[in-house]
Amino acid sequence: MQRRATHVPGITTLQHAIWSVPVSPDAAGDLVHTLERGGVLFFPGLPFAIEPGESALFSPDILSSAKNASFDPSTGRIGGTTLLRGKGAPGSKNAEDLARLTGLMRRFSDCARSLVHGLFPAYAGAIQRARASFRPAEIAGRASSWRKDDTRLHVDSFPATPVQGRRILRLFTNVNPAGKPRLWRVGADFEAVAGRFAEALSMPWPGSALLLRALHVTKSLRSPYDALMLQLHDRMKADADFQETSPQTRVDFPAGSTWLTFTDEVPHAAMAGQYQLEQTFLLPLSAMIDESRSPLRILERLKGRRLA
Ligand SMILES: O=C(O)CCC(=O)C(=O)O
Ligand SMILES: [Fe+2]
Repeated sequence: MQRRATHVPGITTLQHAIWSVPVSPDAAGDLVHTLERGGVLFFPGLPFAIEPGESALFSPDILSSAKNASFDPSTGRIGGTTLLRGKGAPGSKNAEDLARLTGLMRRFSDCARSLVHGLFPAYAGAIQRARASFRPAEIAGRASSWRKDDTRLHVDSFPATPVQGRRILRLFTNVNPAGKPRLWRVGADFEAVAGRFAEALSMPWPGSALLLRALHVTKSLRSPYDALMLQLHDRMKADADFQETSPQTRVDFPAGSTWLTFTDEVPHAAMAGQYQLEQTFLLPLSAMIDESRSPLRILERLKGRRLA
């Protein structure tokens, strides 16, 4: 596999054109090192093939929620789409399109898994495949609350599904049929960002994790780590000075390209673009080559206590 650095700091470009190539042990060692240092691995020539018949799915009208349709690879279940309406009527247009969307998402999710397993053999056996999503809405100009506004730089943290310290690795493919790029801003250095906001992050009160789970706000216990990461996500988005003046680079991800990064660590914002597929993976800390670089360990050092 060829490898070369681009001019964009933090972005490593890889000329990898298929989803299922195992890499040599040397190259794999480099890749995992780059990833764990907060790099973005960018595959400009790794498209996801859309099949004839699937183009009907390429419309924001299929969304029942604001942002994306979701797919759970462990159950095969789809969510967030209007196609679920009337699915009980076999042979209906919705039932057919739902089957098409399920097929597309399953294919993509399997491709993503195969790439991640090939690139990171060190994580094999430990990395968990979580949900995938399809994002057919245009981002630029989309209305949302500041907290949900992904055009603001942030690190990812999930309010309803705590990770308890596990890493969030996400893979994205721009599937825009008209060739439009997805425009991101990528920020720098988690340690510096966390340091900037650390003092303002407060420990959750005892008992809050049990209460949130009892109220079904969370699906499992929200660890102090999850509570602090949610606050960090919000503080970053709410701080206009941070948004404007913190170190950041604009990156255009062309249609037909794929990229992946630890989104719990790498500040990012999606500014414009339409039609994207995304697959989330969760990685237990013990599978990292160097877990001292994880957001959990960095926050623990900054706060002087265990958080998960
Ligand atoms: O849709 C994108 O390109 C990324 C949005 C984002 O930041 C997120 O889903 O966490
Ligand atoms: Fe994000």
